[in-house]
Amino acid sequence: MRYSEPLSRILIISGVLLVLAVPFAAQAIGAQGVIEIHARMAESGGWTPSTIRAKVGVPLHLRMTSDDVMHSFAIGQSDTPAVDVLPGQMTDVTLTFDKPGTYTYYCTRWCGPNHWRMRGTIEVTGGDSASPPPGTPPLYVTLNLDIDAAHPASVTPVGIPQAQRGAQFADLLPTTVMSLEYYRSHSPAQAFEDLRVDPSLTSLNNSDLWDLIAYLWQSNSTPEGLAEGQRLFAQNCAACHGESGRGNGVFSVDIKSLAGKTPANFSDPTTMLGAAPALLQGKILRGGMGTGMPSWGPILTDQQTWNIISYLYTFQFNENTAAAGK
Ligand code: HEC
Ligand SMILES: [Cu+2]
Repeated sequence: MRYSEPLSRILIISGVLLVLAVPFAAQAIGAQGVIEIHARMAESGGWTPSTIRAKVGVPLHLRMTSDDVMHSFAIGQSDTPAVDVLPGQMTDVTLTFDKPGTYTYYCTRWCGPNHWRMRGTIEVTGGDSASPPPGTPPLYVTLNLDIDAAHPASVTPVGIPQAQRGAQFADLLPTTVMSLEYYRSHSPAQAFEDLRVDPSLTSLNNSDLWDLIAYLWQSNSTPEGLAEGQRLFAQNCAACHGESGRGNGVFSVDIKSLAGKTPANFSDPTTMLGAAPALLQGKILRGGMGTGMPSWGPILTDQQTWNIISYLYTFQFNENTAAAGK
């Protein structure tokens, strides 16, 4: 037994209640009603079973083990921590859902280039509402963006724009660009074009203006949001896109041979500064359709997606992040 005392934690986040218990504690539950789940690398079948049914408010007992390497079990669109699934060991997890819907569970350990295909669904029915209320469509849909079109920036800076330096010009910013809507629907290059012709900013040279745009982008994020974005990027994206965002993660070569496309390079100003947050949102939610870019819609919450997007821009605008790996 790995734990000397029973470990039990309760987390209630976005409708999922996750109780972790050590194997002997699970004996109290009894073998009855426990669903055994086997994890294998995607090439060998992924999760078995890959569809599970549950009822709102009724605890769902899962007993998990791996048939090959170490995997990890997590539920999408929730902040619940992942649970390791080890070969030769049983891990018990009890989930209670308080809302109906289709939940995606997935592996968070990078077991191979097809790792992200290790996904399954939990269909949760019952509860008060017959069907979950329809959500609002994501911004990229509302804006009717063609997320497959090339989006080169019409203009790029000479060096790395510096938000800290840009802060000194903050008072000059016209209020029209200071809303979350503006930020999410415009690329930094579009913001540059808009601000370059603004009469209140004629005193700034191009380099000053880029610093101001870096500041504007930073002011639409928070340190906590950026920290979460960084954590989620390291967990879900870096294996392909690279820690430094340069498209050179450990699986980038495999992805190229599997899907014919290399992961995007977020340190490239031409593509990144030509992309609005809403466009990046579309790519992330929907995925690359046939390229190796996974669809993250079922996995990430809305806020997590925006936080990752804020973090992606730091490969352009933050001296430390942008310089990493250069
Ligand atoms: C399995 C490899 C893989 C993983 C994991 C992955 N990506 Fe990608 N990503 C790609 C590939 C390949 C492309 C290029 C596809 C294309 O251009 O259609 C891409 C493209 C993108 C783009 C489009 C960039 C642009 O300028 O159009 C964004 C944004 C992106 N990825 C974000 C993410 C984020 C955020 C994550 C993690 C939550 C992630 N990716 C995880 C492989 C991956
Ligand atoms: Cu895995």
